[in-house]
Amino acid sequence: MDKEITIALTGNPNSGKTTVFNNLTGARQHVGNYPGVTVEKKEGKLKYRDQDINVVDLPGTYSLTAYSIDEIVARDFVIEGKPDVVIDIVDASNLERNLYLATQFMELGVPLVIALNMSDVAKARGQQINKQRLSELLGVPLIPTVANRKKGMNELIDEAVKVAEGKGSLRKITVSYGKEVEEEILKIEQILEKDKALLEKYPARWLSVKLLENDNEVQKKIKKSPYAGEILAQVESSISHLKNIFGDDLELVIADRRYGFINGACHESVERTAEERLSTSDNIDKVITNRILGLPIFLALMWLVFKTTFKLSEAPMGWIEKTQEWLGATLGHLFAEGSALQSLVVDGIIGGVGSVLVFVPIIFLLFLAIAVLEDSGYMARAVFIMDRLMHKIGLHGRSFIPMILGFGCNVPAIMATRTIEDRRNRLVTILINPLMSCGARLPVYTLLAGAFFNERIAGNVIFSIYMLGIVLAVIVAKLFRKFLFPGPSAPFVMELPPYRMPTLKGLLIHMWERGVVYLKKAGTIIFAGCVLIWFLSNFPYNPKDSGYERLEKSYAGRIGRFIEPVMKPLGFDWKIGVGLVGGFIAKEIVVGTLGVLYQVGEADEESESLRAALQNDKYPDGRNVYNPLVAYALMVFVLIYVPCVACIAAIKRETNSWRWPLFSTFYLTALAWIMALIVYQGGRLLGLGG
Ligand code: BGO
Repeated sequence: MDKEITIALTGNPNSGKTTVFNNLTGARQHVGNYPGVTVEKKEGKLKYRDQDINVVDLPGTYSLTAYSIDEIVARDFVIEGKPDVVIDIVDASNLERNLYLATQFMELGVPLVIALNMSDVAKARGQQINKQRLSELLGVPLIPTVANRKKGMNELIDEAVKVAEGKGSLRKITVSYGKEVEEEILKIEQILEKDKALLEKYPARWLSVKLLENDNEVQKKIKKSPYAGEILAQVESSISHLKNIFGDDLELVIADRRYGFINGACHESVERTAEERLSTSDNIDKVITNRILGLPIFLALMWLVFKTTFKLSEAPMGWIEKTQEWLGATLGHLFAEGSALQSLVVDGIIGGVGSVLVFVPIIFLLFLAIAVLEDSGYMARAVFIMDRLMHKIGLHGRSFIPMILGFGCNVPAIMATRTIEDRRNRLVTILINPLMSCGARLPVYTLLAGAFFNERIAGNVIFSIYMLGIVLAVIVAKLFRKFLFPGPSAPFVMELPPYRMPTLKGLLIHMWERGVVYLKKAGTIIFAGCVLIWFLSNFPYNPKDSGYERLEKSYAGRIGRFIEPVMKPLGFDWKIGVGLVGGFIAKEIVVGTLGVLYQVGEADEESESLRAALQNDKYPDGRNVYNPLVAYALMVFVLIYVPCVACIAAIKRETNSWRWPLFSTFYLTALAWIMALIVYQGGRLLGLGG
């Protein structure tokens, strides 16, 4: 005969736990005390299909914090008594509140079965629970029961025995506490790993969360560890770091996350058919996540975000440009006129890095706006609203935030894919992200649209490029999901935390964290890239050459000529080729390189002289190099071709392999070439472009 199985029964008070206990064990019960405390311990026996089972009725609790002796007893029994399985009796008519306890058992990593008790009451109240969906989202088997009518008891025991014997097949899922808290959990876990004896008893993640929650009992246990000093020092620094971001109520933030997780899971699996009392958050959600209104509200908000971001950043962008000009002029005087050194400092370094810095206001403001949406709880709803649409392309709602961030800068956007747990979804999201047209590509569009399209339609032309990026991302995602990463994606909960008023400090920290990635890119890769491009376009150096002659003979010029045959079918001449080579370092550099090529000195996207130079550039046979069709094909090419170096580095870091950065470089460049070819040759066939 098999060894006796111990089942621990747990649940909120009044969930029907005693009724289940009595149903299972009948008269075979005895009452004792938990060791050392006056809390009653009820145990009972039963035999189920030749299997001896011992059922322990834990004290009814709402949570597993260390606030009451009942809670401590319950959790100590689960951790130290090591039952083979825990059955959590949940009042289905009060699901969200009751599942709070379940999330904590999930975190403890104990084998768990949930009894959806009071299913009759839930049904009478008009709630329809999609048990299979909820079970998938929580990663825990769910058995509906009506304990006072002894319904579902056999199924419950059946499932519990299965799980106790290790035959349960569901995934291990834990609540995600958000980026900042997760980072601190990881730091504490890394130190806890050193104490192997401790981790044999307690899961590292659970200990870390409890320590962040300031749990006295867990602190006492840690004090006995030989690594206590190191662990507690890290906990202290983590708590102070997190309080700095979230304010004093860190425990509330953690609890909010658990409720957010539950709220999200219930939103996807419970349908309410009757009138119910709703909390404020629920009331707001009724409008915001409404099937019909949700999407228009979301689109209107996004429009507002982009409009205000671009409007507000105009003035600071101007200041940065003025400072850059002033710096170039002032420092330029320190060097001999026309010398290589002067050119390096003024054109290479100040011009190149300045062209990146000018986007700092727009990118920081965009990230600030996104932080407001995230911290207030709206972004979680946006994920929900977009989820249905994202599923159509084989992705999940969570892929959506990285895509929005991509319009600022693809580097922090690719880093933001870390919240996507499903590996295949995450890879696809990373691979399509460069198709979201980042801020750096805008000046190229502005220059070309301004030069070759009249003012009335220039804005629409640029908008069409952004839309093309989105449409291509959708198609590519669908294809990748189908052919490269087939198979359904694992379901998981989209948290719906309650709405909150964001704190200024939290907003600034979140904006800074993403923005600083862009600043680092300007300071390192782009700085080096500008010097490299300057070198390639000025050497071999001959002071007697004019700027144009020098560039033509330079290494960059030779590269441009070398790739000209490939570029010709797209309508591009060798100078455009040189500009595109520069854009590989960073797309911002394309305009600057064209400025050098056309010898207009300080060039930016608003530069009239550069626009005129492009309009008047002719082939030896007198044909114009540019026309609206070439300009549009070039915009399409710039939108799609190789992600910049910083973006490639981010893909390498996030996928931990060279395979994906190489793959995206190749596929994007090939796609860019094909799309530009279609635009240019198609346009010519239609008689466009003159
Ligand atoms: C009384 N459905 C319904 N409708 N009721 C249930 C179910 C169910 O699935 N399961 C349990 N109950 P406990 P805790 C009662 O006692 O097991 C009822 O605290 C009454 N008593 O019958 O005690 C159950 O151990 C007089 O109801 O919960 C019990 O977790 C009138 O839920 C109550 C009506 O169950 C609590 C009910 C004198």
